[in-house]
Amino acid sequence: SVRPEANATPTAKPMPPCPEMPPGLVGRLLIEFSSLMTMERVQKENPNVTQGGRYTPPDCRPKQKVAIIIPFRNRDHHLRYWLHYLHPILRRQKIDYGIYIINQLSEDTFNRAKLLNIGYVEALKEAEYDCFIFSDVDLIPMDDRNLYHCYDQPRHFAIAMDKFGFRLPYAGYFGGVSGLSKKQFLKINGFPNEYWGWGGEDDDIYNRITLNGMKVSRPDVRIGRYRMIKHERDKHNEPNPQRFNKIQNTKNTMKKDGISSLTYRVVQVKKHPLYTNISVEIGKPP
Ligand code: UDH
Ligand code: NGS
Repeated sequence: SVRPEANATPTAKPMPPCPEMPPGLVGRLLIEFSSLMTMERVQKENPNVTQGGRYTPPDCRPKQKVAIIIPFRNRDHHLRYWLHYLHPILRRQKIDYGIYIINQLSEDTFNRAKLLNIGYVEALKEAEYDCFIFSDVDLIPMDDRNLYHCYDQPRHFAIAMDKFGFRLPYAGYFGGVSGLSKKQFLKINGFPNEYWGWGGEDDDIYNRITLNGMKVSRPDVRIGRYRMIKHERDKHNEPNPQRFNKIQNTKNTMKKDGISSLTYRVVQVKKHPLYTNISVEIGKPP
């Protein structure tokens, strides 16, 4: 016989909350960049990722919704490796996530932190994210116990990179891969928009965090290990000679320069099978 509620709106399956340390994690990983990587291969490896690079664990309820933001220009080769390694790791970690590539159009000077601010705003137009992880495209975690979600304090993930001998290069280093909750991000007025070219923007973000009474949280040094894909310096991302002065002034600049002053133009949003590509015009240095 037909139960009376058979035609009613299906109620959500009673699912357990996702575990703090998912049992399917494998720990230390072998990461290499010599095998041939095509997007077709990476797509075949990740059939459960949905259009635009979204994924939700099928068997548990995640506490957070995580947007992963990647500043980008002309690094397709790195992106294929990043997607190849990260999608399976994030799946094992039981993360509810979306991948956003923020692609700087035009040949003008690169601006990493401004692209990250744009990623924050654009990701929130797509879903109610409560955690934002900002990752360089060339950094791959070597241990899946380095969980890509947000913490009580702003998180620095990439603390032990191969190029630094698997140690923190200096106590205030906040580069490479970091993560802030929405609340933490807004508390520091987001990231600076005025660092054009290479260097210093991550130090400015570190200053914003400490000046606002927060402290950086980090994984164990044995777990926060990363491999960086080796590359030459990109064109139009020369070291910024103003960076040393600018990081002395964070206390004064952070109130006006940040998410509150962000301007840009979205030219295209394109959903690929494994990521969302947002191409933007961000202007150039004054
Ligand atoms: N990025 C791009 N395209 C660019 C510049 C930067 O996508 O043209 C992004 C990318 O996500 C990259 C991140 O910004 O991982 C950080 O930039 P970076 O990789 O240039 O910074 P990094 O400190 O390298 O890793 C600086 C140049 C090192 C030269 C070493 C020569 N042996
Ligand atoms: C510092 C830079 C940071 C940079 C870090 C690591 O000196 O932006 O080196 O650089 N700060 C300034 O220049 C003020 S790395 O060795 O990865 O090229 O992230």
